[in-house]
Amino acid sequence: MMIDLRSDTVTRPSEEMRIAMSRAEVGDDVFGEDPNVNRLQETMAELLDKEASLFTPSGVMANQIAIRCHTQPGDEVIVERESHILNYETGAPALVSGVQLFPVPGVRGIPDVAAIEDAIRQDAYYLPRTSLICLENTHNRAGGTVFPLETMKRIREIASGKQIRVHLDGARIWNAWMASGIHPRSYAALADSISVCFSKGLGAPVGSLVAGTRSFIDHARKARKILGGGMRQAGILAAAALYAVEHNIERLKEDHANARVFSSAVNEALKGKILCSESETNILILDIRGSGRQSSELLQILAGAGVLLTQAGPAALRAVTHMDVSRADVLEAAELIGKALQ
Ligand code: TLP
Repeated sequence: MMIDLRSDTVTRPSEEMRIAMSRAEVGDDVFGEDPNVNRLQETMAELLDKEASLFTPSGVMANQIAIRCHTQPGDEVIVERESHILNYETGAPALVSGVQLFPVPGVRGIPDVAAIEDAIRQDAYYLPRTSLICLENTHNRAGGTVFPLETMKRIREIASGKQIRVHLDGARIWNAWMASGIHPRSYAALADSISVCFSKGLGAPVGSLVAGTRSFIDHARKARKILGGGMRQAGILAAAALYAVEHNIERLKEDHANARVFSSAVNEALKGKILCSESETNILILDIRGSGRQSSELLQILAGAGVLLTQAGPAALRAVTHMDVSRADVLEAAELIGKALQ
């Protein structure tokens, strides 16, 4: 049996979720007639305190729709250097929206506010127009860090003064909520749009969503169709997402506790060889420089020992806790890692 800590995306729908899916009443969502998709979109607009929202097949699509709707080709979008949009979305902003990304440095995924201010272009005919700033909460590559609300407020103020929009990649906003106690609507209030995922820690098989003003969502619906993301009887998936939101948010605290347990167990077992980060949420970064091995090699050794992790760079691995791994599993994983690298 493998202990799969590659991502919280690997979770499988529970029996109860499958029952909710199998009973879902459906309609054709391209005609706007799927009752569960409509219910999900209304529920989420209310939860995030936005005028409207739109169900999408993936988090990447939700982010890319937002970028497309907030920009014109030739514009520039400010992102933090380690952001998902810059690193893991296959260069989509250039392809889908014809924009270029301007990466700014950050600490633990939180962009330097002064660097954002410096990155905003002056108004000149030979310069690109800065039209959007994208932020990420929690931050994936930084190890599940929660975005401080105060920093977000400052960025929002700077952006508003220059007619620049703000998009929040809130794929794991649920984890941020459970770790900080700050409701997603407080983060959403500081952004023109927010994307959220149901298919990560919340355990739904498929599905994300983007929320914003009604006119933004009208525009987003068209962008989703352009990208081939108009789904038909998507209520089966929306029912899973609704189930996930109703039942699986509070339990994320268990994943966070398991991440802390895993981290100290790994650090205890592998003093110096591997240094596991402390996470506020469910993503851990393992610094493997002390092991004298490359991450690809180490991944293979660990897979052989029964633990699956992912690469987070040439000298770093990533472990993610989620609802399909228990406290006992993470302790066993730490022990197996310890033995494999003795
Ligand atoms: N992240 C995946 C991989 O792409 C790395 C993972 O396993 O963590 N925003 C953030 C912050 C994400 O972490 C992800 C997925 C997405 C967007 C994209 O979501 P999907 O995979 O649904 O397109």
